[in-house]
Amino acid sequence: MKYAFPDNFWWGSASSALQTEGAREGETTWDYWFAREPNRFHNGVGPQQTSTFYQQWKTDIQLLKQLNHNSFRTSISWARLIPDGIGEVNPEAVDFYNQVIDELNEQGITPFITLFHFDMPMAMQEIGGWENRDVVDAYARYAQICFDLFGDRVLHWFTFNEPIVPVEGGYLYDFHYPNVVDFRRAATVAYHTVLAHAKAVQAYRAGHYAGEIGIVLNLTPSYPRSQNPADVKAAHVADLMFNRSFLDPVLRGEYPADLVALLKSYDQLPACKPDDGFLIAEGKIDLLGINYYQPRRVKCRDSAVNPQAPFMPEWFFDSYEMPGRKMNPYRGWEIYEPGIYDILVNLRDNYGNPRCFISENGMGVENEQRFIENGQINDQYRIEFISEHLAWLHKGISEGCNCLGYHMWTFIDNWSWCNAYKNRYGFIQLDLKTQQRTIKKSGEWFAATALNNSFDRE
Ligand code: BGP
Repeated sequence: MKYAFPDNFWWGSASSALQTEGAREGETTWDYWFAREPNRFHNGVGPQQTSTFYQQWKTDIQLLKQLNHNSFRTSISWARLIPDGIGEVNPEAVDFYNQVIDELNEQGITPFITLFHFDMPMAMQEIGGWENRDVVDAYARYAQICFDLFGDRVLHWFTFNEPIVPVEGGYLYDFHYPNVVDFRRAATVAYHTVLAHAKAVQAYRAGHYAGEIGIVLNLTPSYPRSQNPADVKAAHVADLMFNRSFLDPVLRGEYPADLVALLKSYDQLPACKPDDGFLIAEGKIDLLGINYYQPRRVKCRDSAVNPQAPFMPEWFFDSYEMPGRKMNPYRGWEIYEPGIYDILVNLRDNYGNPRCFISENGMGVENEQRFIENGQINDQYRIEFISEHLAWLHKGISEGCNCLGYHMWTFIDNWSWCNAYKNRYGFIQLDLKTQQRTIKKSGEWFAATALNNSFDRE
């Protein structure tokens, strides 16, 4: 069967500043944490070891072109642009991002730019990070500076990438700095992130810039083990906490009432100011980026909560290991392709069918060298992964979902938060020592699919 996509469908991939660019003047929480706890990072490889996009951007943009990308998302590094987060703008960073943006446009690749992709300037973390409202203001200033500098040539902006992840990693489950386990602080961080997002949207609207503004959320559809009311309720709470805590404010301009009521009953609500509600209402977006990697399967808890234990989302559900689920064993994530369709249908039916696109989807695999044939990684598994997801995406579009494109994570194998180079995701293989880049089979497959705006499959 032939799967054809709408005209002007966005074909591309995503990356981020910290994961690709290499060293910079302004320190981030990642540099700081790595210097103190290198053991937290796979093989002790830190964020300085990258595919050196800061030097090789021109070559890399040629490669993007070779892969027939018509669009590409990366982020601006707040710490590169404004090393202390709030003070002087670094003119070298301005030159760098100008060159990248101009070259992308010249090559016919539409730049999609994220403002915050997990890379908090250390100077901002030192004053409390997202727990401090001054950091919200510093971020709003940073966003305004970016719009003023680049807004004439960047027409697709994203305030945050996966804002729930720094909440989970930094304040609940200890996989990002500052390694806190405290729900109330996590809720404050999430809340202030939504305020920061809304301030950026407000500034963008006030400046009448030429393009559109959105956010990138990792949506994990929550599936209950069974239709038993207790399982269904468990899935509902997981959905409220991990999806709707950001999805509702950015699409509906307000939080779900039952999420607020739940947190209130456990005294976990962040401190609010009287005008916050108006601000949040102004944070409604033009375009939603959806990162989809895995579903979330849950069941009701079998045991009572220890009332002395720290309050956690898991007070309301347990994760459920569905028998026979298909796994990506390297990352430990379930692969469930229909999830992409379920997300789109939910957006269509419950959120007014917003303009959206798949901003990340991907498969990290360990030791891909074992698949080299004639000098090239033959990653047939990745081609299967993409085509199966695209088939479900296609079904969603044919049923009226407003999905405008598909970006893969990622372009060139890159540094991944704590996993460093353990799992490789790229269309292009990176030799970290020589910096040599070699297109994988999946890169060729994607280039053909993008060129034809379609692919064939049995
Ligand atoms: C997303 C992030 C990316 C990227 C990707 C792969 O959550 O937006 O930055 O890292 O996941 O995940 P990981 O690198 O953790 O394997």
